[in-house]
Amino acid sequence: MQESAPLNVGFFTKSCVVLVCLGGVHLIVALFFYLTESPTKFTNYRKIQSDSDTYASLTHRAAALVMQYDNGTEVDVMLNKLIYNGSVTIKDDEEPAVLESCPETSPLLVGPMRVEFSEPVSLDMVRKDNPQLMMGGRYKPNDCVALQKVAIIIPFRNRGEHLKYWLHYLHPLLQRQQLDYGIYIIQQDGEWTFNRAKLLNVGYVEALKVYDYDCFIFSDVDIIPMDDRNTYKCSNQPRHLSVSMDKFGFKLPYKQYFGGVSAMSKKQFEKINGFPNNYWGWGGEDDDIFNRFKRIAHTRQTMKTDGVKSLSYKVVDIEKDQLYTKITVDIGKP
Ligand code: BGN
Repeated sequence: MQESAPLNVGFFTKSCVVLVCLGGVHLIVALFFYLTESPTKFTNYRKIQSDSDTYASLTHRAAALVMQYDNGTEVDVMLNKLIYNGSVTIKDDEEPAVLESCPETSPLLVGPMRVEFSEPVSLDMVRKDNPQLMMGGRYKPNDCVALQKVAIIIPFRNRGEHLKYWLHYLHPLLQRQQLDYGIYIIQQDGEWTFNRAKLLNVGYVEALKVYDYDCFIFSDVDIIPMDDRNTYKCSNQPRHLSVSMDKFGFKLPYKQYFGGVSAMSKKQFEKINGFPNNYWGWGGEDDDIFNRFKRIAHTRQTMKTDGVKSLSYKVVDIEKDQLYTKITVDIGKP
C-alpha cells in the first residue's frame, strides 16, 4: 500500500501534465487556424453582406470562440483586437458591400443627343434636374462601382453663359456614362492675360487634393458632346475627345490638333510633367502638349523644366456648389 501511493500520485501528475499539454497544443492549433483564416472571411463578409450584418456576424463568431477557449486572457485580447479592426474597416468603407463593377459600356447611353442653345437654362434648373449630385459637383453611380475616377477640369473666366449650358448637358451625360466624377472650374483671378494650360495644371493639383482621381479630362467650357458614346474616360494612351467639332466643319483643323477636350490618366500626365505654364494668351499650349508625346520636338527639352512640377499659384477662393467646385486662383502674369 505504502509503495503504491507514490506510484498513483506519479501517474496522476503525469496524466495532468499530458492533459494540460494537449490542451495547450489544441489551443495553439485552433488559434493558428483562426488567425490565418479570419482575414479572408472578413473580406468575404464585406463583399456579400451589408455593413450591419457583417458587424453582427463578426461579433457573434468571435464571441463564440472566446467561450470555447476561455482559458487565457491573451486569447480574449487578440479576439477583441480582431473585432475592433474588423468593425473599423467596415465602418470606414462607404461603398455598399454588394456592389459590382460597372460594365465597360454603360447600358444607360442614348447615343446622339440634341444640343442647342436657344432655350434658356438656369443653374437652379440644372440643380433640380440633377438631385443625385453631391456637394462640389461630385457623383458616383449607386448601383455599381465606376471603372474610373474622373476629374473634369475646366479653365474659366467670364464665361458664365457657356458654363450653364455645359453643366446642363454634361451632368446627365456623365451620369449616364456611369462615372465616379467631379467637376472643377478653375477660374483665373484678375485681368491679366488668360493662361489656359497653367489653369489646367492647377486643376490637376487641386482635384487630387480632394479625391484620388485616376483620370483627368481637360475641357474648354464651350464644348459639348453631341453623342454620349464619346466617353469621358481615359485609356492606355492619351485621348483627344473633341475630334469633330461644328466650328471646324466636323473635321480636325489639322492632324496633330489636341485642343478642346482631352483625356489623360494620372500616370500619363505625370510622365509628361503636365502642361506648359508659359503660354499666356490664345493658342499653342495644346500643340505643345501634343508634342510632349512625340519623340522629336523642342518640348521634349522644355517639358523637363516647365510643367506641373514647377507650377506655382495661390488659391484665392474655393466655392463648393452642388454643380461644381469652383477654385479661383492667382496664377501671376506674363
Ligand atoms: C492653332 C493653335 C491651337 C488652336 C488651334 C485651333 C497655335 C500655335 C502657334 C505656334 N496653335 O493654330 O492652339 O487650338 O489653332 O483653333 O496658335
